[in-house]
Amino acid sequence: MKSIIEGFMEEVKVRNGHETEFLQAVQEVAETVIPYIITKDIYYGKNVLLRMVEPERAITFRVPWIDDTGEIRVNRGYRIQMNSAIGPYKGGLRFHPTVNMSILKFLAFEQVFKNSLTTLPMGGGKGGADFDPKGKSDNEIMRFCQSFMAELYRHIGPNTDIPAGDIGVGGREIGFLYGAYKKLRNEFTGVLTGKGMSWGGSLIRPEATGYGTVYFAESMLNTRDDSINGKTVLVSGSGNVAQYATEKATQLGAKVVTMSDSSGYIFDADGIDAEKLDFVMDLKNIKRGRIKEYIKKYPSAKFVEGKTPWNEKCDVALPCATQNELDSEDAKTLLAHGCICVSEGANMPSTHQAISDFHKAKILFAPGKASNAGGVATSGLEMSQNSLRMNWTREEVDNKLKQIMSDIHNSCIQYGKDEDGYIDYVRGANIAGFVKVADAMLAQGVV
Ligand code: NDP
Ligand code: 2IT
Repeated sequence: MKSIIEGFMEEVKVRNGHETEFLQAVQEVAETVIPYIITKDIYYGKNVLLRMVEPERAITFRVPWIDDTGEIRVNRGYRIQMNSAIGPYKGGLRFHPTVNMSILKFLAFEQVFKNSLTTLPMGGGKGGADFDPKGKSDNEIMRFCQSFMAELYRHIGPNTDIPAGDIGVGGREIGFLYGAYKKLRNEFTGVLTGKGMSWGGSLIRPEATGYGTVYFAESMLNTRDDSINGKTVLVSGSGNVAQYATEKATQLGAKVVTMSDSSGYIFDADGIDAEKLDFVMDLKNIKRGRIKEYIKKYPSAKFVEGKTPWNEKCDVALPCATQNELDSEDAKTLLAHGCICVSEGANMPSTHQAISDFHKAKILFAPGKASNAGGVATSGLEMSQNSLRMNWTREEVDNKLKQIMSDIHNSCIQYGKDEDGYIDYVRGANIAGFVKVADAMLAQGVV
């Protein structure tokens, strides 16, 4: 078995040798899906996984724009259209200086499996640019978004590819991107999700990723007759996902004691309650400040510079910032401090070795492609509302989100339950995600 997986990875490395994040994501899938494939005649020998690791299309393009001083700047834009077997390409746009082909291919690959798990008809894609929104004026952001869309609009559409937000792309950027698309196409369609409420957005979409991550943690804890109520929780990040994970965990009776950004983390032993979270939301979303400003407002909290939150004691950890933010050393510290549950809000925040540490300790561990799927699932619900030309209530969307998260949890159990009863959510999510896409690919022939 080991040699079959190694042989497969060798072949993937020939074409993608320098793309470390992409190889990491593929390795995790290969280790769990190949042992399944070789037991199934319908998949065996069809090179389905090998076809899945090659994007259907990968576009890169020049994004020139003019900054506020009049200087001409150039960034690189991307859209990876990974797999459209079960629906149009769907996935976010990331604006961050670290964006490159490897990062976007890993995200697009994860997205294929995640979207399959949501039960909705969405293929997988991802895009973005190596543009740093930090310190840019609103006008600079607008000009960048307009230039980005001046090329992207040819490749997307409500039945072709429907982008949304990710790191560095929130409501403001989606607005500028949507305005540019509408002007270029002269069409008011559901081509992007995460739109504003007065122009086709869905209630609960901003909250959905964070809420879903906590709903998934709750489902995992329920399998051990436990719940998040009364638990101490570590959250990393302080952006969209982190904010709403904090909100929902607090609403369900947990105490969230940390949030972070790339400069460090804040620790508040009394918990980041609703009022404190309002302050964080205003600080991050409106004032676009840094998390360390929290301690000016709440001096009993501490700020730890240059560190992630994983040294603090907790019952539950919710990594909601970025890839590879939690390594094996962090995992061992969390375990030593009694952590019993990790639900990933970010994409691939735990390293391969950290996941293996969690599995060895038999704690509850959910990979992002299962636990953060609430965001794209609610994007799918936004698309449905756009097609119906209707708006559902907050309660309707939240109930559908809860149902989808529960269905994903059940799929993970279906394919991930070990003989001793332990649920390997990584294997469960990978196989469940694979089966639906593979079946569609086989039905559609070699295309
Ligand atoms: P935001 O841009 O709103 O927030 C990102 C947060 O993560 C910020 O606090 C940011 O800090 C921190 N961060 C980003 N890059 C790094 C880094 N290299 N090192 C340390 N901290 C970092 O993004 P989101 O909240 O939307 O996304 C967070 C994660 O969730 C990502 O992995 C994304 O792919 C994933 N995700 C997002 C979904 C969504 O609907 N938005 C859906 C599913 C997954 P700083 O400001 O200092 O950069
Ligand atoms: O990683 C993700 O699932 C997202 N950034 C959300 C994608 C979407 O299309 O809503």
